[in-house]
Amino acid sequence: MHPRDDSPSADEALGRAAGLLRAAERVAVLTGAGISAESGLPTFRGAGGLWEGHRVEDVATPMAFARDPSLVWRFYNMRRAALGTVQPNPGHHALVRLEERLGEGRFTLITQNVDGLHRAAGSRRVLELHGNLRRVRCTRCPAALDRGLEELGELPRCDQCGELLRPDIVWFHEMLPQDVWMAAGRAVGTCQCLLVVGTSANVYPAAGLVRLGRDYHAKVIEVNLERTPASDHADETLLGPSGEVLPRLVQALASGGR
Ligand code: BJW
Repeated sequence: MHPRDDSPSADEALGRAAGLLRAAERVAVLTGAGISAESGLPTFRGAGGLWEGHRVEDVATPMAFARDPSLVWRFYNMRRAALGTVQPNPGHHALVRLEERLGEGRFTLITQNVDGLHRAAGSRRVLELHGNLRRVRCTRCPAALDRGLEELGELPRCDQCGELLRPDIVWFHEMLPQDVWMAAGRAVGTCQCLLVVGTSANVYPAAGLVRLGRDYHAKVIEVNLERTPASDHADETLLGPSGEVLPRLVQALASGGR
């Protein structure tokens, strides 16, 4: 259990963070697995995290897929099935309210998550850096499509060319989709406030966005259960579950006017 920090200094930090958001013309948000933890999806590196049951090197690399595609598909089919049992939580919904408040052109949500919960909550401007569990693509031809939560079986094949399909996920040793990555860099490089939520800030190049924001003079607010490497670049670190901290932050922003 990670109790919420209810100290007066935590309230002051929340107020200061709301002030940073209020002063920003543009806001970018970078989220990680922690924001979906309160929806019931395990994080990657926490206790009970996916990597404890499955070594990521065994499942989330192109080499693993070449070696044993059935194992990799079993892992992703399990993750796809889990999506059918979860809903966005108050942290996701708070980010929807933040986007609504700022309006078009002033807000970009960059996520490392592949669970689609930001869009399910109603966020509109979402950049998915690491792909999406619902999508598949062919290992040979350009076919790529959203298969929702359909049961795919252990070795699903492409309707177009008959070759093996793979999850449309960015695995280790793979490049991020270039257009999405460029858009994320632009959003971070032009925002005045970067909100970093529920990421261990360990996996690159996504983690490098925090430093990029800092270098381009954005104020950085971090929301996490614990300090991370991003904390060194943060103007405010709000410790606590994002499903509680984010609604309070957005509420504080709203009650401060503008
Ligand atoms: C809460 C909370 C609550 C919990 N409220 N907070 C050595 C070998 C191989 C590669 C590398 C290497 N060294 C460096 C690399 C590069 C590699 C990398 O960065 N590795 C690091 C681990 C060192 N990166 C890559 O390979 C990337 N590509 C690349 O670099 O291309 C160039 C290249 C080309 C050719 C050759 C080599 C390089 C691609 C990275 C893709 C990452 N993909 C994954 C897996 C996807 C598969 C899947 O989902 O099945 O994406 S990795 C995994 O980590 C996933 C996540 O998106 C990503 C980030 O994790 P995240 O979101 O931060 O989660 P956690 O669990 O780490 O943290 C959760 C946080 O939440 C914690 O801080 C908690 O405290 C907090 N929390 N509950 C608030 N309620």
